[in-house]
Amino acid sequence: MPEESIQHIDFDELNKKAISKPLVSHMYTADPSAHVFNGKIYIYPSHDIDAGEAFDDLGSHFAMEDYHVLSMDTIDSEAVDNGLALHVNDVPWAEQQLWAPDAHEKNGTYYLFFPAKAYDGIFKIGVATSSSPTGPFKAQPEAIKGSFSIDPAVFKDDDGSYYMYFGGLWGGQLQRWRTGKFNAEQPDSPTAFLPKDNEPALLPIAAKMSDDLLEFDETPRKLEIVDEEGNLLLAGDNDRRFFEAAWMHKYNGKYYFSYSTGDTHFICYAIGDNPYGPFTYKGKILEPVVGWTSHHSVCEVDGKSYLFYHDSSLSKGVTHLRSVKVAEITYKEDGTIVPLKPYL
Ligand code: FUB
Repeated sequence: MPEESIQHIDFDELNKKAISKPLVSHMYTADPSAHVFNGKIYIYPSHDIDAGEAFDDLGSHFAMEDYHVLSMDTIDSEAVDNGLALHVNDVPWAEQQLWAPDAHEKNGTYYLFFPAKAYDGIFKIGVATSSSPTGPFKAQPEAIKGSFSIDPAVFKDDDGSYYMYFGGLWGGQLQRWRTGKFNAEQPDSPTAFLPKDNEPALLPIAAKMSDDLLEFDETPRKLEIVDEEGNLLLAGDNDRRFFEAAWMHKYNGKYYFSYSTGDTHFICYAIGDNPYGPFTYKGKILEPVVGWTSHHSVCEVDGKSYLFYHDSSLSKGVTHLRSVKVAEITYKEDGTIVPLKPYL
């Protein structure tokens, strides 16, 4: 929901109409990446704070410093905050802005994947490991070689391969990587270096992970998102083109790539036949929530599918103070997802 329309909202009324409540209310959490490990639900969110930074379209006010992992015994139980899992001060290469993370498990080790701005002002993606799904996590000394931009999501395929999906426009800097190298030219504006409206939209990025999950096993590649005619979505197709918040899940043998459209505030998805696509745009999963950003994950728990998402209703519309929520999603027979309205 765009910022300018929030000031007219009666939040008491809105919260009565919300399809779900914040999973925790003692702190602000966002960008939830949910997984089931050993039968228990773990949620890896951003930990929102008000660091006093001025609002801008590069997201400087999203000045998060650490991560806490939430866990739930069942989908209906109380979410537990497991305390500090990783702080930016303990990440040698990172200076600031711990944005949307994800996690995965391999051979009893848990891997936290996270974006942060390095000391040169460029977003990179790092890894930290732990013997526990809730941490504390120990960061690798360097970011992943060849990583850039934001919002890593790591997907394990049925053959045991792991892939990272990432990328984000504006403050996420993806538009500065169009040539494969970081473009450090001025102006430092969120919309400089974007394609024109009638050109193909910027594409999300994927890379297969190395066996130890600490590096990429290949040069990151672009994922094509096309319309029903097989044409790449255009940069001016703001209601459908990729902006940030990549997620991958599988349903009935198909690969569902979902993402946020950013400035139009939808969570959308596109379906493909393999982890690299191409992916054909299929529709929306979530209508706009309160707050500028929308970010999600899809996780199967006990045979049902759930959308973990966030909104800014608890903070009465403060866009960088968000709360993680969960709601069930359903599929139609043709494999399309029934879109959710966050407020009835
Ligand atoms: O939480 C900071 C940023 O906001 C995330 O990285 C984006 O996906 C958006 O949710």
